[in-house]
Amino acid sequence: MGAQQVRDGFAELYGTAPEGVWAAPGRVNLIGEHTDYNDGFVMPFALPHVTLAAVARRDDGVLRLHSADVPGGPVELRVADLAPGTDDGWTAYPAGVVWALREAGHPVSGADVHLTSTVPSGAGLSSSAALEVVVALALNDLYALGLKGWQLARLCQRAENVYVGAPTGIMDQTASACCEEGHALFLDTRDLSQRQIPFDLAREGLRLLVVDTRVQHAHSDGEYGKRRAGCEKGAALLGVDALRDVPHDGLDAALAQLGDEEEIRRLVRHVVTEDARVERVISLLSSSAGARAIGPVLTEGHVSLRDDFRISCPELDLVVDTALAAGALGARMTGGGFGGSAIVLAEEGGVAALTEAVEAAFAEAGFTAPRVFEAVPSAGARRLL
Ligand code: GAF
Repeated sequence: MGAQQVRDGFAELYGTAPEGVWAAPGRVNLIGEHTDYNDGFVMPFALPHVTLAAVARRDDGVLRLHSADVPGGPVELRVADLAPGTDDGWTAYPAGVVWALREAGHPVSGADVHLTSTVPSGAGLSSSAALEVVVALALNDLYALGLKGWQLARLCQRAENVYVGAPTGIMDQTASACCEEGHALFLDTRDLSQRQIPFDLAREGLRLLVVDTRVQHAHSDGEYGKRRAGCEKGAALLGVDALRDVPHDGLDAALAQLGDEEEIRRLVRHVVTEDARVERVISLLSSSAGARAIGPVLTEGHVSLRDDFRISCPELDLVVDTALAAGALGARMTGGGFGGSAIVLAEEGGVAALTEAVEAAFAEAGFTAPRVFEAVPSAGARRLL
């Protein structure tokens, strides 16, 4: 659905034109997984898949939320009654953003919102962040709040952590708010400093495929939170603010210090080596080696997530193993894990054979057919109309 259709859908639904239409994308993360709540490094880029929102202000304290993708009419809420933990449906994400804005002192007095999305949900591609960021950006513009992308990302993260109750980091919201076309975003999650890294695979004859395993995942269930708590325990045992503060060349000493805390040792090893992998990818991309050389680093990241962080699943492992056997340069799961999507770096000429190999392997294993598409680094959140 395009911007004009969302605008028309709003008019039909609410009987008046919206004040504008905004878009916010989903993302894939190239490298830097489960590092964001450890103050570490991440490197996502935006997908062409977006959530669109047509929005108009209201001054009567009413918030009406509607999605063209969900059956039923608009959900009507009172902004003064918004409170964490009161909603466990999709509306918690946009309502949480309004709550977070108001809690931060921004005078949002109500809105009519009509949404639709092409970001696959539950696929590890940040459909929740796209939903939060598109609403935050629309309200930022309409209420002239003057907030920058990283500030909107922080508020959206607060909505997700406190209002929705999912203990996620800051990567997804920042990616959706701040990514730029043709670039990956190198983000230091400690201070939110950012660098746009040119990432034009087509110029090098390469492609990056996303393979959505169709295994649905959620961050509000326990496993994500357990990993996060384990990392925080590791930092406490090591006497550092966050695992980011354990240098790569101090990893052996840190692991020795953790003694027989085997589970914590594995989490720490993943996070410290993953931060180093982000730095390696950055330096390879800016060297003459180019993007072809990052393949093995991506695969190493997958092995670490599978064996140390333990958040892969048979479907994700099958994508990675099959793609590598069929000639991929590198492959790894992307996002929170326990399902969702994998990414595969491939030579342009190898894409068809790789796709067939993965599809055949899924069929043979009796898994649901995966959805495979090419990921092109696209624009971050923006106003369309
Ligand atoms: C999910 C979370 F939302 C992110 O904050 C991040 O932790 C990611 O999992 C893992 O890197 O997408």
